Amino acid sequence: MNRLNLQAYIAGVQSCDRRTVAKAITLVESTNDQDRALAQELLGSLGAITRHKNSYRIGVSGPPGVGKSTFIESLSLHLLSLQKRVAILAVDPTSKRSGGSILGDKTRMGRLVGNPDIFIRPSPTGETLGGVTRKTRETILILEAAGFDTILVETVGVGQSETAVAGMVDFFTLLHLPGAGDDLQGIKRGIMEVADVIVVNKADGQFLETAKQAKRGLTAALSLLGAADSGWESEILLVSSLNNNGIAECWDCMWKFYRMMSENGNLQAKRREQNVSWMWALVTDDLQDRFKNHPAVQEHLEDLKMAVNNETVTPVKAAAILMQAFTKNLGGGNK
Ligand SMILES: Nc1nc2c(ncn2[C@@H]2O[C@H](COP(=O)(O)OP(=O)(O)O)[C@@H](O)[C@H]2O)c(=O)[nH]1
Ligand SMILES: [Mg+2]
Repeated sequence: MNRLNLQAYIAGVQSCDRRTVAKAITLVESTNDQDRALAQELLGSLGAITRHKNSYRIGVSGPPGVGKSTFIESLSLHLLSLQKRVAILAVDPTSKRSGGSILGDKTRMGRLVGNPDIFIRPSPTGETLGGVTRKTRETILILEAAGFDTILVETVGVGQSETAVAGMVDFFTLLHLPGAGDDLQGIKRGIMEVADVIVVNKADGQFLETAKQAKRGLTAALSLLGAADSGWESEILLVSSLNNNGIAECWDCMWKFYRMMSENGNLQAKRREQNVSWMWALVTDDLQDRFKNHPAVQEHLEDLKMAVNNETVTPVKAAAILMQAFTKNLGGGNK
């Protein structure tokens, strides 16, 4: 890749030169060892980890077609009217196509394209969830260093991506389709628990009545969960992203959360906790890579997998053999 020098990255990001910001993100997305080293230097120099306390990181999740991109577009237009500077990212580990699914959204988010106070970045492609989320955190830090104060992270509500995103944002928005009152359409309980707001989207036209029913059903379900430890009580809102109805109210709710959690210190505490989890995630990923690539482990791995499969070796025994092979050779052989 066409790499700049550190000073050029720093200057370009700090002055929010869009081309350099994009290049800096490409740098943090790279898996090349030299790029990784430079990316770490860049993040360190930007003071990115510690300095950007005034940003607001918001996750937007929900099933495909619920209206996440439309919601983000409407919300962003509202934020622009409040003089916010907005960055939009996508986390979509399922997207293998070039440019990721948000590229289609880039045209959908047509009213935002070209605005200097908006930055849209598609999901890195062909990545595992771990890879995407690691890069997303670092991308957020670059964008905050470039002066974007509101970061919107769109993620498809499939697999584990939504919990991963919930772990890297201040506020988590769950979008819900209007549906029958007490049918929660298989919303996972765990996701309801991390949602700071549930937006029943498409509350317009023929969907309005069912949207109201959905709200009643969700309210009942939510009341069983009670308030979170932080003291925040999740809200349920009716929104039409298409008609911009309820968008301002939704932002008011998000802003109320931000003020409350900043004032009582819970926002800072949450970010500190997220940083510790982030550290562990990095260590776990790295260890797993090293383990799997270790020659002594590789030597035994296929045979042991087969043996466990044939039930000739117990999983416990197989794991012990692998761990022993790994630790015995830790001094040498390791890359
Ligand atoms: N009626 C109605 N349609 C909507 C609304 N929001 C999104 N849509 C439509 O739902 C479809 C999927 O929207 P999109 O934002 O791409 O969903 P995503 O897959 O969750 O990002 C599009 O055809 C949108 O025009 C809404 O508030 N009301
Ligand atoms: Mg979308």
